[in-house]
Amino acid sequence: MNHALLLVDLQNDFCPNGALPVAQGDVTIEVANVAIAAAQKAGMPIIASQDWHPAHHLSFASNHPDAVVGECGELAGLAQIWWPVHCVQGTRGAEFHPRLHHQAFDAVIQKGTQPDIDSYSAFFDNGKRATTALDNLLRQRGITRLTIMGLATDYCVKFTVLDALALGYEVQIVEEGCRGVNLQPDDSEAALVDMVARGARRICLADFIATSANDSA
Ligand code: VGL
Ligand code: ZN
Repeated sequence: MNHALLLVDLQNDFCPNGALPVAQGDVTIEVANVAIAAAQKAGMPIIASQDWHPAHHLSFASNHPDAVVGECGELAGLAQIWWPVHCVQGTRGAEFHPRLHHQAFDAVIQKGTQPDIDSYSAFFDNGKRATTALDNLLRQRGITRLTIMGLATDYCVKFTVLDALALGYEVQIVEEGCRGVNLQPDDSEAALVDMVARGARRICLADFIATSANDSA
């Protein structure tokens, strides 16, 4: 099996009532559960990323004297959007959504653990200074194709997909399994257009179910 399912940041804080809520973020959970079932049936590895910040993470507006949530500043020499406190290690907000079938995960990749740099991608921090375990784990398992979905389309899904493409993976995105922050109303659509321009394919859940069934044949 050279194909894995990668679920990005399906955590309470990105769902309605969470600290950094994404509109309809919770709608992705049922989509992910159907994809998980199809992946299990096909014998496909299921990997999840988890935004996992220390309380003093410097992407949080509240950890700076003058930073305003949603505005842009600078962190680690990079442009940084200031976020509300979210996905703090060990809190309920950082847990996977309670309806998500997380027992099925073969591996969880935690990111954003270094306080002085943000990490949208599940592969690298935003400065590409440190890597997570993800690329090695996929290579060790001989995985060359990724189906990716999750939260948020315009941040962690986008950067994970772009890095996966740059690393040479074949990538498909399950569109209804993604929702975005949309600081600007069309950010998510623009992110999808970017991902496709770099070589990703937009698919729907039914396509994934069909292709995963072929993979196991
Ligand atoms: C995310 C903003 C800050 C995401 C994580 O998962 O898309 N966005 N931290
Ligand atoms: Zn974060």
